[in-house]
Amino acid sequence: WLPYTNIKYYTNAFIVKDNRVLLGYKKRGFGLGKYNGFGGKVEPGETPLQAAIRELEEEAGVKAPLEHAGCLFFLSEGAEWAFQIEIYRADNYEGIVTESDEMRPEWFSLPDPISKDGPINPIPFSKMWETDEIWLPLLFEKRKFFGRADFTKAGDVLVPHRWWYGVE
Ligand code: 6OG
Repeated sequence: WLPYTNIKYYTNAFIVKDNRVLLGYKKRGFGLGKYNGFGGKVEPGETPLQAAIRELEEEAGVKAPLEHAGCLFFLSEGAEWAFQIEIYRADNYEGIVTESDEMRPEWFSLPDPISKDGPINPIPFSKMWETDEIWLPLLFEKRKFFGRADFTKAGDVLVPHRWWYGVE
């Protein structure tokens, strides 16, 4: 599975506002039934930032001044391609959050270190991609991160082997 011959570039964008984060419930295609940020493939001729802004608008109906937050790199056993996902965040947005054919947007509370009871609508990590729990906290803290995960095939389940770091 090494070396890979191709990289497919994707984007993923999160709006973090008033101690909440906007996630989308994926209604179709890759990642069906999971919650994630908004994003998709970088098209030919686009920069990742342009793609991230376009995908956020297509999937959630809003425009946001996205800032680069980090980068994820995934390799999969037996695959000739690797995935590179550029991750973005914004503190603000314009427009009205709107459900699309692909995503049903929903706000979730950020982890609250002060409250004993925990937040009212906590981030549904069990219904997200396995590695999100590692780097989403870094995104909230505005610490840049880079993560790599190598997926091996175990039956139909993909098992991540991962090492990550946050950059100050
Ligand atoms: P479409 O094919 O629907 O775009 N994506 C991942 N996101 C996270 N958080 N973890 C992963 O780990 C992911 N793999 C793919 C990138 C697919 C969307 O799914 C994201 C895109 O935003 C495996 O256009």
